[in-house]
Formats: sequence, C-alpha cells, structure tokens
Amino acid sequence: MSMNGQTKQFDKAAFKAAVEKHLSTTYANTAETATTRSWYLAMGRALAEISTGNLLATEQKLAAEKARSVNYLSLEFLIGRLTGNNLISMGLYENVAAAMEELGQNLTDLLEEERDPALGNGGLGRLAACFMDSLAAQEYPAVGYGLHYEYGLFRQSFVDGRQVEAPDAWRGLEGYPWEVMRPELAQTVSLYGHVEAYTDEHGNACRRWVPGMTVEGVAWDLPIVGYDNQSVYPLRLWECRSSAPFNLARFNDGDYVGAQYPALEAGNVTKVLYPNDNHDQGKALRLMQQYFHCACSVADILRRHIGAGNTIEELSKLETIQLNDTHPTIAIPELMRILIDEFKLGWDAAWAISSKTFAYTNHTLLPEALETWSEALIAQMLPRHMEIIFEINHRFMTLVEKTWPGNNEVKRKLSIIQEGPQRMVRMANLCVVSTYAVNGVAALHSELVKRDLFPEFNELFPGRLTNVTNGVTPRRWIKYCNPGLSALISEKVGEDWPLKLEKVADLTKFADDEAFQKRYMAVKQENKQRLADWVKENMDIDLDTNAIFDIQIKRLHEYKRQHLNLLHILSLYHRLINDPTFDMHPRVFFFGAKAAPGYALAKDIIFAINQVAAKVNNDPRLKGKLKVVFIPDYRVSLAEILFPAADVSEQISTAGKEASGTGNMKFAMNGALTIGTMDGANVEMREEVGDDNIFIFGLLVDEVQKLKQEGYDPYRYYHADSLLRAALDVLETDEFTPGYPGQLAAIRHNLLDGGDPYLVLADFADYVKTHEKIDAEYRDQKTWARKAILNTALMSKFSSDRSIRDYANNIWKLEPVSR
Ligand code: 4GP
Repeated sequence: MSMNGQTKQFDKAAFKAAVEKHLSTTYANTAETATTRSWYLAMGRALAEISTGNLLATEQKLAAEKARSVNYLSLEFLIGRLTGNNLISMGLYENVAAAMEELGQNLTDLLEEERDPALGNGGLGRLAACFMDSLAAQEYPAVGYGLHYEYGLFRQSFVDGRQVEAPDAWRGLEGYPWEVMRPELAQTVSLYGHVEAYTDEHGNACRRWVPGMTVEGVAWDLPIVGYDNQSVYPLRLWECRSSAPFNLARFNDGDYVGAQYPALEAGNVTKVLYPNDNHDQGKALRLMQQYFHCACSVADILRRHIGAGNTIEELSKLETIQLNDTHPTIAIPELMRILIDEFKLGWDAAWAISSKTFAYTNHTLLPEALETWSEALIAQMLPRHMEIIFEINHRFMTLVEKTWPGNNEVKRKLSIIQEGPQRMVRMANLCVVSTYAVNGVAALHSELVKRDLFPEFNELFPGRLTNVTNGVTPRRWIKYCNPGLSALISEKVGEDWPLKLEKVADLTKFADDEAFQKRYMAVKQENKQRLADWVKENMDIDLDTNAIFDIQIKRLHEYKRQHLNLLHILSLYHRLINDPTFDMHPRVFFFGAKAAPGYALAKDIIFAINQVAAKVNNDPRLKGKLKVVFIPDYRVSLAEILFPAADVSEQISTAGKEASGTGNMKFAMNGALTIGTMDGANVEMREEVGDDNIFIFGLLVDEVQKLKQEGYDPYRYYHADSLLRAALDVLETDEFTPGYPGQLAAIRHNLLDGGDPYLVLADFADYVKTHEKIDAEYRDQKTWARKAILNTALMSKFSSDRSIRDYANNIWKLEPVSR
C-alpha cells in the first residue's frame, strides 16, 4: 500500500498512550484488570480519535470547496465490523498489530471482540455499506444517512432445529467505540397535529402544519474511512429521543391518555430494526421511523447547504439525494413542505428544485415488497405531507390525462393513490413521478422494471428509468476476508488492485500455469480449513476439507429457493442409500440464513434443513459423503469466513425474482464456481466469465412467465420424476423427525397443493443434472482450478467502485474531491 493513507502520520508511542488512556479513563481498567474486550474497546476509541479528526477535516474541506455531494438515504446500513476493515483502509493494520503486541495483546483476538453492527436485513442494507466504502475510496463527496437502532437484526439460534430470535444489543453496555455523538447536529421532528390556513404579511393564502407533538433526533457519526486516502465521510445515524409532547390540549381534543400514547410510541422509534427482507409490513411505527429518518436527514442536508453560504435555489446544483428503495420516500414531500411552507417558494419553484434533487433505486419486483401506506395513517401522522402528496398526484394525473385522454384504466394504474376500500399511497409511484432518475440494480432487473413494472412511466418519462448494476467492495470482500488470495493477487498484478479491480484480469495469464493453480488451490484449502475449524469449534461437526464446499448464504425466502437445494440434498441421500451404482465426490452443503420472524414457511424450511442435517451427518450408510451444516446467526463476520471457503456458490432463485444478488459476486471473486439461474446479476457474471466457467440451469424469465400463463401444474413434474417424488414424499414420513411424521409436510404441501409459486419442481431436474456436472468437473482439479482462477480474474465489473462511478457519471454528475 502506498503512503497516501494514514500510515505516515502514525506515531506508535502516542497510539499506545492513547489506548492506555482510554483503558483507564474511558473504561476504568488497569492493564492488570482489563479483559480482551476492554482492550478492544480502548483500541477502538484510540483509532476513532484518528478517524474523527479526519472526518472533521474532510467536512471542512468539502464545505469550503462548495463541492457537490450525494446524500445516501437508507433505513439500513449492514456495515459489519468496522475495526479490521478500517485498519486496512487506514493502512495501519501492521502498525497497530505491532503496537498492541507491545501492550501484550493479539490483534486477531481483539478483532473477534467486536459485535457486528447489524443495522440491516440483507441485500439492500449490505449494498449501502459497500457503496459508502466505494464513495470514500474514490473520494466522491458523500454523507450516508441512516437510523441508530438500539437493537439491530435479531440474533438467531436453533433450539431443537427451530429458529429462535433474541434481541441484538449491538452496542453493548459500553457503547460502540467507533461512533461519536454530534450533539450540535440534533434536530426536532414534528408529528401528528393538523394543518391550518392563514394569510401571510403579503396577503397570500398559505397553509402550515401545526404539529401535535415533537421528538428529538440525535446524530451519531460512524467514520467511513477512504482506502489509502485522507478522506473520511460520515455515516450519520439518527437516534430518536422523546421530548415532552407540547400542545396536548390541542392534540386529540383533550383526550389526555390517548395523547400520551404517541409520545410513548415515539420513544420507541429507533428501538429496533424491522426484520423484513423483500417484504412490506405496513406498521404505523415503521412509518414513523421512516419519517423521522427523512426529517432529520433533510434538515441536516439543508443545514449544511445553507450553513456553507449557499442559497436554497442552488440546492439541486450542490446536493443530490439517493433514495435506497422506497423506505425514505417521505423525504420528497418533506422537502416540498420545507421549500413551500418555510422558504415560501411557490409550487413550481419548489418542484423545480425537489424533482432535480431526488433519485430512486428499486431493489425488487416482488409485489409484497412494494410499499403502500394507508392514506388515513399518513393523514393522521403527517397531515401536511398528505396534502402535498395529493397535489403531486393531482398535477401528475393532469399529465396522464393529456397523454392518454379519457383512459381511466391507465390513470387507475399510474395514480399515486390506489383506490379501494382503504385508499393507499403507492410509494414507488410517488418516487417515479418525483425523481430525476430511477434505477434497477442489474441489467435484467432494470429491463423488467421498464417492461413489467413501470411500462407507462417509461413512456411518459423517457430516459428516467435506467440501470446501475450492483457491485461489492473488494476491500472487505477480498483483501480483508481473504488474505491468502490477496497476497497471491498482489504478487502477480501489483499492490493497487483493491482500488483498480480491472488489474486482477491479469491473472487470466496464469490460469493454465500449473504451479499457480496449485498455490491458488492451496489458499482455497486453507480457507476451507478455517471454516471447518469454526464449524468444529462452534457446532462440533467434523468436516473433510477434501469435500466440495457448496454454500448458500442469504436471507431465507421462497424465491431464493433454499428448498430446491434441500430437495437436491434429499435426492442425493436417497441415491446413496438406495442405488449401489451411485457414486459422488464427498460434499458439504452449507446454509446460512435468517427467516423473518413472521414468515412461517421460511422457518419450516430452516427446521427441515436442520433435521435433515442431524440425520445425514451421523448416518454411517452415507460413508461421510454427504454433510449438511446450517450455520446459526449468519452475519457479515461469518460471511467473511464463508465466501473465501466456497467451491460452489448457490444462486438459484426463480428467474425474474432476484433483482441482482451481491453474494454471487463475493463468491466468484473468491474463486467459487456458481450454480445459478439466468436471474439478476448472474446473467452479467456469465457474460464476464464465459459460459464454460459458470453452471447455468433452469427456466428463463420468459419461460417462467409462459409456464405460469399456461397453467403450471407441479404434479406433472412429481409424477414424471421418481427422484423428485422420493425427495418430496420423505417429507411426509418421520425419517428426519423420528416419532413425529408430518412435521416437514408443510413444505411438500406448499410445493404440490400450494401450486409451487416459485417453480421449484419445474427446475428440479435440470438442477440435479447440473450438480452432476459439477461433481464430475470437480474431480479434475486442474480444470477446476483454471475455472476458479478465471472467476477471480474476471469479476472487475462487480466492484462497487464501478457501480459508484456509474452513479456518479450517469446519475449524480458528481466529481471526486481529494483531501
Ligand atoms: C435486495 C434484492 O433482493 C437483491 O437481489 C439485491 O442484490 C439487493 O437488494 C441490493 O440491490 N432487496 C432487498 C429488499 O434487500 O429488501 O428488497
């Protein structure tokens, strides 16, 4: 690493003194009494002093330069542990390891003390974290805005094979060492109340919001450290604290007890992250979370903008706001309200600013994930915002009428307000109407957004709907998590690949070099051993690292089809026991997945996999050829062990359902071969690595749609395929739940009588066949090594640095500013 980073400023003696000072003054410990955890905390605080200084300096520089910035608004940032990653970005890993060694501490042990900040559910939250890393690495001015949840995503354990959830107090008692409170940035947020008309001093008829209560928003900054540069950007997380509700008499017509309730509720606004992935739950407290996040963030953006001496008219020139999914959509009417009611702009002037400020990313086509909020709920909690949404819709409907005169069908479809017994506000429609750019997250997904989700919007606003294919940060997902591979890459292509992933393409030259293949596979072997050791220590299961490590890690969801994977495992089990001619290379199937607490079938699938694992792992008839391991409490820090250890990556969603996927990219970078459908970013990965280096199977999007239109009959596949039948029927027995037949029957029932909504049975045969191909190819280690090397070499498109450059060049029009 060059000396652009923070290495050159490092003074070991001063750093050690800072650690010791925090150990004694912040954590009230002496070197004699301190636990590993106290040392980790003290070290974290000492490091945060460095990053906070750089954060303030970056802020000042950007304000002085009047640099255009992006504001990334997201209800989720699944950042994972910061300490190891920040040490790498700061270029201080070795220095700090040496300093801590002198204090009698081992850095690796200290890093294990950090609890994952799990402030997100899955894909969309982890993407936000990779994007912040890439913004800082490339010095695109940015602020991330999120929520300071007291409890992150629940912790998962298995009791008798079933998922049990426990609260995740990620900050511990002591607080998180990397965060710094910014009391001077606190905001007051209004809720409830009513709107009143008044006449201003110029005789204009105006409207204003008379809130029923207020809450306080406290800012906490986490440092996003630029890799090998001096920039540190804030990830600003808002914590809600209730302030004494005012104007109780007015509120709720003097219903004093009722009036207290919202105050109690408000105190809970940032208590806990909603644990849903790809699913909208529609709870009032969630709307309050969303508005609280938006109100604090928009106010902070305006504070920065106006505070730096800019006029409100210049807002869209200097600031852009990216909405990560529809969760922060209420920021749009919030900005409009401030521009009109507080800055006194007319509608057109306000709209001219607002509609050039916001852009929106869509992350899913699943109907159950598309957010709608009841109009009555919004009107009660945010009455002025509801008026503004009506006005936006009214003007938009005029445009629709002009374009499709008299066509009520299209009006009904496009309207921001969905008619029905309960009128609902469609947040995605509000976004498309009110932003200057809407993007999907992979080429196929963005095409489907245009073709299936928003065809009329695409006609109305040509060019607004676009694509930015997702990416992942190579700093965390190669350099930090796979040191063996990183050293090998550096040796062959030079040290600067973590910022220039295109360079790794030079590895293609060595793909056929047998000596290199051996070293590459030796790294894989070490990584498999590291995972096997973890499994032994934490789950007491013995694994053979010569087996194929086949891994599916992602949220548990029917569309991701962990149950297709399970049926394949059951088919192997069946064949190993019943077919003496059947042989297979030993294989370990790993799963890692949390199910949303209210998602019954997802929880049944977890239970089934665990029950199958319990039997299979101890069945002598299988001669150790088949093992199944469900890693509990899957999270970023475990992902860092799992991705580097994989031989095979499972990306098996029903075509058209996975918007992009990002785990697929992390696996391939680390040299796993993908078995996948033509879905999401798999399609583009195949383009990059070539058809020979990826295992594609299953129905295509159009075939899925056609099959459904023609009337899909899962029983057809059931009757035609004896292996599939055996795999399904065993779920009715007590084979895996001794003494309790039928405990796994819900899955079979869903797939047969429930209509198999995600076409598991239709793709089963091709999936099994493709796995047979994998089994055969793995036995030829040279060919396998070649393919794995090519996967590592040809993933540069999927660096989040490229994604961020696409956003910066094509959407945000943002330039880097170096410190
Ligand atoms: C996820 C998508 O399911 C995944 O395909 C994509 O890679 C990721 O967003 C990032 O774009 N969606 C969600 C969600 O996490 O809650 O809708």
